[in-house]
Amino acid sequence: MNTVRRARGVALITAMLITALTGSLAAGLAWNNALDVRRTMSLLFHEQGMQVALGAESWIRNILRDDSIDTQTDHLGELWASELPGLPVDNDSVQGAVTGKLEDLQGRFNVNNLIDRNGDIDQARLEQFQRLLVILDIDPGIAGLAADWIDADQNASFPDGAEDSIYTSLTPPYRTFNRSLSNVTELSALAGMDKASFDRLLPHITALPGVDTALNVNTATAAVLQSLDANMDASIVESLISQREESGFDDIKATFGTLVTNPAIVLRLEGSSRFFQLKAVVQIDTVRVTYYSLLLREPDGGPVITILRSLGTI
Ligand SMILES: [Ca+2]
Ligand SMILES: [Ca+2]
Repeated sequence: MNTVRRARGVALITAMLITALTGSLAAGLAWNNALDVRRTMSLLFHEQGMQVALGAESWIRNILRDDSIDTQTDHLGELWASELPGLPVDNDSVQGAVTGKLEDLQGRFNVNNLIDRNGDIDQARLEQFQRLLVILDIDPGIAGLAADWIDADQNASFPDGAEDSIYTSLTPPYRTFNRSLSNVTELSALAGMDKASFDRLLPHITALPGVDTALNVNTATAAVLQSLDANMDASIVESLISQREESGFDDIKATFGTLVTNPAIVLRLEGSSRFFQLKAVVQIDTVRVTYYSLLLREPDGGPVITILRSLGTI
């Protein structure tokens, strides 16, 4: 009798174990399946976001090309300079939105201009960069460090310079780039550059390809305008910004010839631009794509070419 009861007990426990095991296996399979579906959806949404961003870029390139046919100058009152309002992305399978903003990079200080056509440090631009740093409450010694970072040699400038001998002694060690920058964020690696200073500086600087690019005073930031000469102050800049508000400066050489004492700086002030940066943010379901592209516009209705694309950060 006892043997029969024991056998029944074992059978019951075995049945319960099998039920628990089957239940846990089924739950595991369902969980993995849900994760796989979510992962696939995220990849799909990301790819759709990329396609929308590329579409926005293509549209912006057309606007820029049309602008160069219609006008010879570029200023902040033009169509390209207005922020793209949030546009819905809506079809049967995809819901989301896209926003965008185009910035004229020639309204910023091009750090690659610190080095002239001969590969030497351009003194006028170096002093301008020092002034820009002071205006933004950043150590002006960063200008000399930036010039050494970009120039080809290993001779540290005096008094503010640093080459490999400084950077290789840091932990972790690294080396100077010693060539033109393709991405301005590289300057965050300079000795003594902290994040707060770099965040303040970033909206006013760029790293453009080619040598000796001009500054577009119609779109230049207030700090960059003030950096043009030691005698510029905030009230002069305010008056300049109100002068250009409607349609840019009427006569750049006349306006700045009296305000800027260094003729080498005046010579490279212009009212039009070739380099622009698009930032497009696409939200598809729970996936967000932040897309940057550097655009080069050839003059007089020529093509607008994408020369650099990046995701998440410039
Ligand atoms: Ca224009
Ligand atoms: Ca160097």
